[in-house]
Amino acid sequence: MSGHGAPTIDLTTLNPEETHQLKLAIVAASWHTQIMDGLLDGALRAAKEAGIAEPTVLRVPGSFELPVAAARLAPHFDAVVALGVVIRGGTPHFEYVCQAATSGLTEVSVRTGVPVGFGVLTCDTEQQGLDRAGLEGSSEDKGHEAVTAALATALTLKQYT
Ligand code: DLZ
Repeated sequence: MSGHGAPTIDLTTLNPEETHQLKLAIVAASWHTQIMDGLLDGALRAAKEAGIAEPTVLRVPGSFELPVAAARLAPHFDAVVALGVVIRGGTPHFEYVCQAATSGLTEVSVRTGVPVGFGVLTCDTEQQGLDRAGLEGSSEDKGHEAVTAALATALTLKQYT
């Protein structure tokens, strides 16, 4: 899977009247600091572009803890974004953490009806994470993308409440 084919969503043109009123929560893991800092910066930049000055940010230790944090916050927000970085090591741990984060976040989203933006990088190498972290020299900005997707989905779904 690559970033090729991603849609261009400009939050500033979506519906400025409604976008800035959305309540946004960001849950962020803490492993792999440099990459995580880039993801969080990108997420906060996207929120600011949408007119959301101060989203709630909740830090958890690892990506395994993201679903429970998202589950706690989702009922109180219009959109949640989960950020994490999991890098493959020499044991099957990688598969278990990725699977738990992915299925857990999906479950939260579907059960609550609150969109959960998926900003969890699952990488074979640290370089793959750096390339996607929205840092200087990165080719992709997955934190920004995850917030954009979650807010765009929240706006769309608001028509059906
Ligand atoms: C244990 C672990 C390992 C080996 N690797 C990562 C990682 O690359 N990224 C990440 O976000 N978390 C990792 N963790 C921690 C787990 O997500 C979790 O925090 C611990 O297993 C404690 O529940």
